[in-house]
Amino acid sequence: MAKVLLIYPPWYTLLGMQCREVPLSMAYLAAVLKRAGHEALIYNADVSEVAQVRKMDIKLDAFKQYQASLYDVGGRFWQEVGKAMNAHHPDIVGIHMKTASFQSGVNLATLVKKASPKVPVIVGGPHPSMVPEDVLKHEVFDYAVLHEGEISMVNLVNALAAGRAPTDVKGIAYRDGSGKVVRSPGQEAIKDLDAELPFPDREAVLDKNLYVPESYGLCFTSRGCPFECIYCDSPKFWGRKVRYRSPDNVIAEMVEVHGKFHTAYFKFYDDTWTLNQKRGIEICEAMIKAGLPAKGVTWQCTTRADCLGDDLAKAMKAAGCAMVNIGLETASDRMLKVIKKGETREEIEAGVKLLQKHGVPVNLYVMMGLPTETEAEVEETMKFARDLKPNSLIPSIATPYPGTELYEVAKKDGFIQSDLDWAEFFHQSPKMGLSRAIEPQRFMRLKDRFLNTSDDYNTWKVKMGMVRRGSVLLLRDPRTFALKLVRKMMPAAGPAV
Ligand code: B12
Ligand code: SF4
Repeated sequence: MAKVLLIYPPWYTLLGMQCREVPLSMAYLAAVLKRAGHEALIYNADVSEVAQVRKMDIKLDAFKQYQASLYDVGGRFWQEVGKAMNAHHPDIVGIHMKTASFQSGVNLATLVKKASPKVPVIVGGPHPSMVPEDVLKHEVFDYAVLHEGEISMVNLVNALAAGRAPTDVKGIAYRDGSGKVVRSPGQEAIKDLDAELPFPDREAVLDKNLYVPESYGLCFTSRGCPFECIYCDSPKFWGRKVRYRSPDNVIAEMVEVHGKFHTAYFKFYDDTWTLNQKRGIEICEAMIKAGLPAKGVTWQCTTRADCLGDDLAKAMKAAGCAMVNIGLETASDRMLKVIKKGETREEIEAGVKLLQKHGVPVNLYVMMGLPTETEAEVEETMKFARDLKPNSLIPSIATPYPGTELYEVAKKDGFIQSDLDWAEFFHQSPKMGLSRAIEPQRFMRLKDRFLNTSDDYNTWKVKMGMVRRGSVLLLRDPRTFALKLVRKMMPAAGPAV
């Protein structure tokens, strides 16, 4: 038996933000480790009392502050992590890592090794899965688990706990005796998600006082995406063959989470929740049958506009769907082809309007800085996105994550240099953007305008919505109005991006 401390690295906190969500990666790993007889605790270093600001401030000053906090290893964020290590004395540490949190992961592993040099440090998640050789150059990491982590992590921890060299464990990478990074044979994907996976162990999180009921509402009901958008690493990570959980299994998890944590808002983080529309309708019907909407449970999901139909949108509304996140990315049909989105702007417009017709609110993802994109195309995206009247805009600057086709484009383009800093790789970073058709200084100004336009639009939408709903409620029911106002002033669980 081993005591495993799973650490979700700080990232939003370094930007001065809060993300009060229980990460599914850690909760799934905790569940399978416990099932295998180990002890598992989740230390979420990205939920903190220190950070208070909710809006993502991407101005240059905030970026400099982020870098300063990241590299100030004696600073307050890192001291907190050091304290957690000393408090729990784990036998094994597991660290989650996205590209943006690479440096954060290195800092954490360094602290772990400083506190307990013999404790093996295992890293997993999107970044090490794509570039394990690069990650394992850092000797503070002992093993990388590649792609889907549950089976490999349990096998690796079993081996380490038994004092065995994990040479027979599939789906991992490590340094051999000569220091060379080797990959073991790939681990087969879990075939039957219902039968082989327990529900995520959300109770394994430490510092429960930092969470609110909706922090526990993240849910993943399918793995994989059949599309091939060039900026996205999901199909490379999970594969293009989609594996689904059954509607009954999904509802059982929702009922359990609602019962245990009083969670009344769920976020389905599947890549394309409505890929199989028949299944989408079945889940909605099962939610109604289980009485979830009647108990005030609402939810959001992410999908593509071309994976929606009238019956499905109607069912979603009836089942309490409160938001659908849709990727428009760009309003230019030429750019939609460049990014291999596999959709036209008309199709996206139709999907958004269909949801709006059924009264389902829509968040729209928009992107700029794509290869060959012109200023006129960026302007077109801003205008078209606003004209679609979504409930909010979620802007991104094109970022070439390793493993994506965009990364290969960026390599050819000279954007990826040997001195690159992975901490700069995120969607609001002033360092991102791959359009060479726009002169650099102009590009910086356009980028600011793109981000500000979305911010202004969102602020305006929120104010308008509050005024509209507030005046109706105030007239009808002043007491509920006052209660809602107080609740609104309390911080929400997580950011959009
Ligand atoms: C939900 C989500 C979010 C939520 C996270 C909420 C939360 N607290 O968990 C929000 C919206 C806040 C978010 C933010 C960001 N996200 Co995000 N997000 C996702 C999404 C849609 C699902 C993640 C998820 O929960 N999956 C389900 C779990 C079970 O899978 P998993 O996390 O991958 O974990 C499995 C394996 O990776 C592995 N594993 C993971 N960690 C570890 C650790 C160890 C030790 C081991 C052994 C194994 C292991 O085992 C797990 C079980 O199989 C993915 C896309 C996707 N389909 O996965 C993008 C994704 C992970 N996000 C991405 C990005 C870029 C970001 C941002 C940087 C965006 C930005 N602002 O620029 C930020 C970074 C935030 C941060 N703190 O680092 C990219 C990452 C690409 C990359 N190379 O880094 C992805 C892949 C999207 C994409 N398609 O490109 N995100
Ligand atoms: S952006 Fe969405 S649809 Fe495109 S490949 Fe990624 S997950 Fe699939």
